[in-house]
Amino acid sequence: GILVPSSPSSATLSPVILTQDELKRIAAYKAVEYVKSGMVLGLGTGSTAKHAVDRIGELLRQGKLHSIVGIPTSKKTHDQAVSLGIPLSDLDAHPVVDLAIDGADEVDPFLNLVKGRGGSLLREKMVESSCRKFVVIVDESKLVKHLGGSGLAMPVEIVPFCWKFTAQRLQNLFEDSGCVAQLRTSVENGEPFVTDNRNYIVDLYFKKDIGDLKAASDEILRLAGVVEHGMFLDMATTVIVAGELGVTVKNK
Ligand code: ABF
Repeated sequence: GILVPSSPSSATLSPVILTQDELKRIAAYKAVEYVKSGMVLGLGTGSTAKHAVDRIGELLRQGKLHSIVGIPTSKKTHDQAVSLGIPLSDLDAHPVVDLAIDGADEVDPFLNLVKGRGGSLLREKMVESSCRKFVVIVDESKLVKHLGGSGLAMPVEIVPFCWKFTAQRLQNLFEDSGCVAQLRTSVENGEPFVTDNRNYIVDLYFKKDIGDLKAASDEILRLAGVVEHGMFLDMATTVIVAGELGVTVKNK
């Protein structure tokens, strides 16, 4: 584990097992070191990004940051930022974002990502494909060899109109990879999960490697009814990984 003083007054170091949430916070605080006064900032969504937004709010309050403007990637982050007094704007007013900080569900060795298990992939992709620097923050559990190979969901945002038809077409696209397409439902009432943009999400589960990611991305986007998918290819400029042995910064 990471060595920390066992008590504030103690000079001896003892190993401490950090919780996953503490690792997320460590990665988030490290990313906020890239934030400078005057920047237009993309504010991510999820339990890791939440720590970064909290930290930005704290630095503003302490007067250590000023003149920043945040562009939230979800209604939830919007509300969090408002509660922290972070000045907000949007891509209409600020089409170029200096720096975006956000979490991810999977990170491969080339810094390609799966995002969207939290349901905010469309706004995240709009903001994060418009930024100069995109810093991704994760704990080490998110590192994978191949995207979609962990048996976890690869989310696709689709329009609600004839969603079964679109889900079936998505599943057919990846028949060879043993793909199963499942409409995401809300745990509270079993109704379809509705995104901030009033769309649905279909989660794709693969039994086998999906192969060429760029080809998969193009094929998904070519389907009418698809709005966006959760593969973020060649977008991250930096990935900060917090693990039990410390923090690693991977640059593109
Ligand atoms: C967002 O939050 C999403 O794109 C991703 O699905 C999720 C990661 O959440 P967490 O940080 O809570 O694991 O970034």
